Amino acid sequence: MRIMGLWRFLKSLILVNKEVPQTRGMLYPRESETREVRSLDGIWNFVRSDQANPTQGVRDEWYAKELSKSRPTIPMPVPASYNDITTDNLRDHVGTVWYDRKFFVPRSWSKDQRIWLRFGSVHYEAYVWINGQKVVKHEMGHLPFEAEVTDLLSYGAENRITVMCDNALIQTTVPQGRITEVPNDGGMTIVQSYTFDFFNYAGIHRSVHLYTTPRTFIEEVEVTTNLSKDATVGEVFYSVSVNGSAANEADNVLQIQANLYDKDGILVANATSDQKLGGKLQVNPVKPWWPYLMHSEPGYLYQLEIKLLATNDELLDVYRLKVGIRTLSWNSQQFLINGKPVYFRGFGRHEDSDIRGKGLDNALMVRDFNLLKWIGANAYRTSHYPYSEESMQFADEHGIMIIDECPSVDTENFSQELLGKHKSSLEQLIHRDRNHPSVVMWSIANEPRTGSVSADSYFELVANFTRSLDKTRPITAAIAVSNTQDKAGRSLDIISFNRYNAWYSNAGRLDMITQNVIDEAIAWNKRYNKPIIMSEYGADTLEGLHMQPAYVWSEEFQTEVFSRHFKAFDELRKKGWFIGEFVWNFADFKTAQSYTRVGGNKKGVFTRARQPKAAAHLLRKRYFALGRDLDQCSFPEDLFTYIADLIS
Ligand code: GCB
Repeated sequence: MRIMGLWRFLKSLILVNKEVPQTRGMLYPRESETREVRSLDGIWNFVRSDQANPTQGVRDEWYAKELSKSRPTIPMPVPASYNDITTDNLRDHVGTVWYDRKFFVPRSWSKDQRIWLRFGSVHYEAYVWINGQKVVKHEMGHLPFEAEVTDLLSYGAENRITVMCDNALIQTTVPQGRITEVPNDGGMTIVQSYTFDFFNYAGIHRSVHLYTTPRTFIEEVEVTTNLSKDATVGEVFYSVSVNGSAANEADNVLQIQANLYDKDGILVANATSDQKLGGKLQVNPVKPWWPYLMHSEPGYLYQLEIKLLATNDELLDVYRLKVGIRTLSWNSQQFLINGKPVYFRGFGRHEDSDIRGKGLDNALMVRDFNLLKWIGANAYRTSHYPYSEESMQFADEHGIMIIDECPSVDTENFSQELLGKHKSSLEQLIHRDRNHPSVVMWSIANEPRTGSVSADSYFELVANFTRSLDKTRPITAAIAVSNTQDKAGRSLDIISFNRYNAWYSNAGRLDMITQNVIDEAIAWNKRYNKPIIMSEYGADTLEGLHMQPAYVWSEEFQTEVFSRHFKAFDELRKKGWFIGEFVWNFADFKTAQSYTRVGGNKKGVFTRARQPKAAAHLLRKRYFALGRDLDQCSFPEDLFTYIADLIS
């Protein structure tokens, strides 16, 4: 028995590095003279399956006809989480739900082009049919997927799209969860549980598009950039993949014409390349991409126009994307952008709001960026999953640096199957986000149980895999185990740690924050000799609750907790290797029900309705003070409220 046990234990440590399928295509859908884009967003029809019979719809082929012919449907907005839309308990549904809608495809689309169906994201697993024919299956929330549907559509006619979405999280999904059957008052019921601290919202979370491409088209564009030492000359390296029959004809030498335009639409560089379908553009003088408050013109973007030409110069396809020219570098002490050391001042966040849950909402996104800029933040981490493509574009435009996190949160039980999915989530994420100048770091996990022996090789494999896909950005993970137990840090470039002094440990003890934070950061640095970030700290705070002296949950307490951390951060900044502070959280957000959560997690600096708590005003003063001290930014006029004329 003991030998069997040991064998099983050792087997769990031997993780094999298996190939992960490579994502293809998936350029963000954009119109051009060769492409059209149509949105399928709107009100869809919706059915929830019987929890005890989640595969019934597949067996009974609900996709073969309109959903309403199989079950009564209700209206459901897309994009949105479905959980908070109805007045019954759809919120806690576990398992599959179904969506369908009809849409028209114009006759003109039948001519010599290809049609693609693209989902910005569906959480967690999606199965898609067009006119009853299976099109695509995709596993993993928060990431896009697409499929060609050219031969499945009826042109000049009505079509039907059906989607089955499964929100079940188990030990081999990313993130992990558990499904159990437990007794209730009426018999047995299925319960989804998970240890991560945000609500498992589900549904068609981001936009659904149909778009056209020519028969032979630009399938991929990959861009990297460089700057001369004195930052006066910029280089843009581009590489293009082409898909389509013309690409395979031996006598057809395709060419890429690349044109780079500045913000005013003036052509600043161009090049034509053949065979390799890639090349280099030089910009002199260049305007580098800088983070917000690090430069008077942050987030400077050029437009890269990629034209695919046939031998006879015939224009086959055009795709345009925004490009920011910048360099990143790091060592054991610092993280630098364009050669200048960065001090991150930002947030952990969530895609979360009232009613729409995790559904894409442009009004919310713009409000959030306005608040980020108002408060003087220069960065956030996409805790704990990839955020919308639209928000990544917005971050590029506004100079907000992103630590881009994959959906691995609270990972435990490190199995071979999980490793494959975890790597796949990073592969899909990097494929999607590699061209964004705002993305400055990859986070390969949040609070994994890195104290366990198997975490060691697991995270080495995940980190090396991430590096093999992108060498231009450093890798981090937000770690919560103690520095003495951790086994993942050696595989990272930058160490991020989450800690809740005076909250989860020594609750209420404001006098036990500053020294603990200093000591812990020093210990992490000593252990790994790498730059250190405090990636989470904070305290739940009920808006409007005031108590003097400060008491847990009050606005005074959150303000004091922040202030005690600021003191520690300033001590640590003097050491040279402490490179950032991230408050948990930007805004209040919904969680699973628990007696520690009053309507959700209330550690937001802003309420869920995006209004500031008292601590937001303090944080704003700190972030701008850091901006002025480190990056010579100016103060907004309303930063300090007039109190008295102290000179006279
Ligand atoms: C953490 C987690 C985050 C939680 C937070 C909290 O360490 O990373 O997801 O929401 O603590 O407030 O408990």
